[in-house]
Amino acid sequence: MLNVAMAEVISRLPRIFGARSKSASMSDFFMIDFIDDRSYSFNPTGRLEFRNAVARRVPMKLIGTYLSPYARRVAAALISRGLPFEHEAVNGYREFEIASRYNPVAKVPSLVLDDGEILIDSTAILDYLNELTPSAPLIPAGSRARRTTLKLAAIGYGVYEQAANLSFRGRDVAATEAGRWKAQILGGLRALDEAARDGGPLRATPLDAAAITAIVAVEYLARTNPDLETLPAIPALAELVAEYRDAPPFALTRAAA
Ligand SMILES: N[C@@H](CCC(=O)N[C@@H](CS)C(=O)NCC(=O)O)C(=O)O
Repeated sequence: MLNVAMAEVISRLPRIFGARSKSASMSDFFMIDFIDDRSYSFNPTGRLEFRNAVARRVPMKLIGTYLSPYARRVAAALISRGLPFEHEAVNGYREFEIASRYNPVAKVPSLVLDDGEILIDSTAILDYLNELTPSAPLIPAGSRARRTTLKLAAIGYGVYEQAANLSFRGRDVAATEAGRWKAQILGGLRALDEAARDGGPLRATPLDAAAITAIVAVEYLARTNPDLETLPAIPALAELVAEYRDAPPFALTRAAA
């Protein structure tokens, strides 16, 4: 329960810890865990004193089950760049009420930042994470490289969309519609496969946003549309996926079958 005294303590936290601007790094914001409600007091000079209280850093919180490729690619990016985060595995389709607490259109992922700001949409979130990791960018800074990464990431994103359509609605639509989705998936995978050949942009290390998106796309497709055997058509991409199968960004975010 937040009583009045506690609210006052919280209102003073910026002064206690020295609040910095929003662009400050993650370690600039802290949460105080109060062990009991007598754990703080103000001394005669107005300075706050803590007893039985622990200050800890609040990591970012990712909202969204890893069944969602959009949420999973964000989680994989966070892990790949060593950014600590908490995870709330909300299912955007089944948990409308919870998802809508973070995103007015009730989709996952959302990312709650350490100062309480909430980001939505995996593309926008990846863009923000890219700002946090200038020495290992998720989206390269150079204009041409940046365009390539964004294009390949958009292709991977398109594969997510049509894989989801095919798996959720493939049996309910006309065969021509389902056939179009399959062709879009295959077209996207072929383009990614070309980019995954030796020396191709998806081979850059550390993996960028496009490569992370592509690996998640292949695994998502295999899980949601197991009948669609695409791997023989995309040998370079299949090799990239196999190479990173046990790497933490993917091993730690793989949803149970
Ligand atoms: N553009 C969004 C798409 C997110 C999205 O479609 N998420 C799905 C889960 S895979 C969702 O929450 N859907 C709930 C709904 O559409 O009702 C992003 O990139 O984050």
